[in-house]
Amino acid sequence: MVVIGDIHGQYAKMTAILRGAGLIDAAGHWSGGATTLWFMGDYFDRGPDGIAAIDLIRALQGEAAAAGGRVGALLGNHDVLILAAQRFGDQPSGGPGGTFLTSWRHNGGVESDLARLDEARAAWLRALPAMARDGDWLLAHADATFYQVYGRTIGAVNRGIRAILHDDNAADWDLLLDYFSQRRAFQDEERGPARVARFLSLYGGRRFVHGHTPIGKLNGRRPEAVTAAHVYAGGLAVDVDAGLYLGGPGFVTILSDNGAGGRSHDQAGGE
Ligand SMILES: [Mn+2]
Repeated sequence: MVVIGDIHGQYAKMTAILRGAGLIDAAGHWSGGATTLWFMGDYFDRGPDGIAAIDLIRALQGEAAAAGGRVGALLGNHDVLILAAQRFGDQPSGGPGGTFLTSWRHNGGVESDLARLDEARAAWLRALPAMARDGDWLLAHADATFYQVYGRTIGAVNRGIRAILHDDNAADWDLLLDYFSQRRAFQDEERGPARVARFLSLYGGRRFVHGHTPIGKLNGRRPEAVTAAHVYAGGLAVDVDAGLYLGGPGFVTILSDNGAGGRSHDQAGGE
C-alpha cells in the first residue's frame, strides 16, 4: 500500500510526486498496476486547483480498478468545509468567519474551486469514507479521536458522517467541522502511545496513518526539509502530511505490515 498526504490544491506537485513514484505516466494515466494508493483527504483550499486534484483522483480510481489496483480517498475537513460553503453559504456558523462561506474562505478557500464544484464532484466528496482499514493499517485524515463520537466501528463512523453530509442540518455540519479541527491527539510523548493503542483497539489495525497536521508541526522541521513520513507514538502512528502548501516537496510513503517504509516505488510490491 502507498499513501500520499494532504494535497490542498497543489495539483502540479501532486502529479510530479505520483509520476516520480511510477504511479502515473507522463500523460497522467495510472501506471501503478496492482498497487493500492490512498489519498489522505484535504484536496481543497490553500492551493490553486483542488478541482483538478479530485478530477485526477476520480479518473485514477477507474483506471486503477481496471488494472487490478485500487485508489482510495479519505474525507478531510477541508473537503467538508467547501461542501458546507456551497450548501449553507451565508448561514451562520461557529467557524472562524461567522458564516459557512466566510469560514471556508478564512481557511484558504479558493473561489474557482467553489465555482466548479458541480453536483457530480460534490456527490463524490459526500460519499468519501472518513476512515478505512487496509491490512495492518488504520487510516483516517485527522490525528484526532473525535471519530468515536460518530461510531464505534469504521462502518458506523463512515455511515454517521456520510449521513450528516447528505442532510441539511447546519448544526450537525458545524459540530463536525469543529471536531475535525482537532489535531495532535497522539503527540504527547508519554500518553501518545497508549492513546493510539486505544484508538486501534477500538477500530482495528496495528498502526495508524493520518494526514491533517503538517509533519513540521510535529517534529519541528522546516517544510522544505520534510521529505519522508513522520513515525511517532512508539511507532504506532505515522503522519504523512508533507505540508505541500507550506513549501514541502512532497513524497509517497510505502506502508507494509512491517511499518512505514522507504519512498521508492520498487519497494511497493506485494500490496
Ligand atoms: Mn485537515
